[in-house]
Amino acid sequence: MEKIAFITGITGQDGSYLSELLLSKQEYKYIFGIIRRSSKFDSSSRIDHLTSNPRFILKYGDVTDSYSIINILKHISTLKTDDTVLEIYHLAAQSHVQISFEIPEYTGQVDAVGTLKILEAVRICGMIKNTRIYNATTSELYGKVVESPQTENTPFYPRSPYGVAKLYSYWIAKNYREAYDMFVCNGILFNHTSPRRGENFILRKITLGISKIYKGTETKLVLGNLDSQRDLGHAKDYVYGMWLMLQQDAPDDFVLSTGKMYKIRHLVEKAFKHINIDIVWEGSGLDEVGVDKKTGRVLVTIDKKYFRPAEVDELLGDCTKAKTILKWHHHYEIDDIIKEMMDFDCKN
Ligand code: NAP
Ligand code: G4F
Repeated sequence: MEKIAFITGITGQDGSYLSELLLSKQEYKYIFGIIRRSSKFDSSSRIDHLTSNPRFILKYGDVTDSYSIINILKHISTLKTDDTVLEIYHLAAQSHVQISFEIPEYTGQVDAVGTLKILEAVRICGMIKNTRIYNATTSELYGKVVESPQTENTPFYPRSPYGVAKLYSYWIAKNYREAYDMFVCNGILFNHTSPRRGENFILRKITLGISKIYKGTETKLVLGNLDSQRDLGHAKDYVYGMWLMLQQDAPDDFVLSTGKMYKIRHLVEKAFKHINIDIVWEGSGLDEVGVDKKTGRVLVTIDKKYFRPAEVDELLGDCTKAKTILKWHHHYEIDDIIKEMMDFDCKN
């Protein structure tokens, strides 16, 4: 069966791994993606190695600009037959939770209304038939969790402008599924990371910071809340789950998670072990420090600027539904992920 894919957020962590996955499958005639204009050319560094492939096509676009989406869909419609399946992976987002408190309106326009624009563009272009849409929602929907672990049936309680915007995105996708019989799946994905993770998300900040301490270019790591807990997987496992959702006979919503959660302080300890440093914690609150057990050198300090106005204390997923229906399971454990990221950051 011939397929065409269209990825929003193609320059991001998940977009890059998903592009590699789809290019490895010959049934995808083309993989389209939108990139945003940037004042520097390096904003596409995660996918630069793919751009020489003639099946990989990038266009300028923005999910806040309906015309750019409609134009791409119109272009795609000229390349497909009635039987070609179009898979849209809607990954574009202002994806940083803390930053969403600083740019709440913009976050709403991209993460909430952006999803509506994708769904409406498909509808008004008359492309509902044979189009399947993956919508990137998040475990941040659970926010101040009302039960643990969280499943597809756990009530939502978002704790940030990002979480609230994704709540709209989740419901508008479900509404279009019910109202217009669209094939739309919400992926409720727990944190996933990799060496391609943005540098201001926690585990990448930790591995990059430690690699700089190792190389002697930085002296310490400055962090926020060490006691929140996250269920962390590898992005490669998670993009495979996105793909599986669109290969089912009927659209549905799925949690993807590892079922294990770790405190941020334990991630710090695990990552430092890769450069043979044992961290011990001294003091409390904003005065807490992480000290090299052997030398007594202070390597981790706390700054209140990294604390959020409202925190999500813990997230732990139960992905039994994805295991049963999609036959999805994660391959990477936390120690594999930290090793890959530490090796990558220490080398580069
Ligand atoms: P990411 O690395 O931050 O990538 C975000 C992508 O969205 C980038 O390609 C970015 O483009 C693009 N983008 C942002 N605003 C846009 C706009 N207005 N128009 C078009 N593109 C725009 O995020 P990720 O980790 O790959 O996550 C992918 C999706 O999954 C996001 O929707 C995120 O919210 C969601 N999610 C992520 C996780 C996770 O742990 N990684 C978990 C649950 C859900 P630029 O490169 O130009 O900035
Ligand atoms: O790495 P984070 O910024 O990720 P967060 O907030 O969990 O969000 C990520 O996962 C979501 C899925 O659950 C995605 F939807 C979302 O797009 C994003 O990918 O922070 C993780 C935890 C937080 O509790 C934060 O308070 O780490 C804590 N933290 C402590 N110090 C820090 C820092 N987070 C960051 N970014 N930087 C710090 O210095």
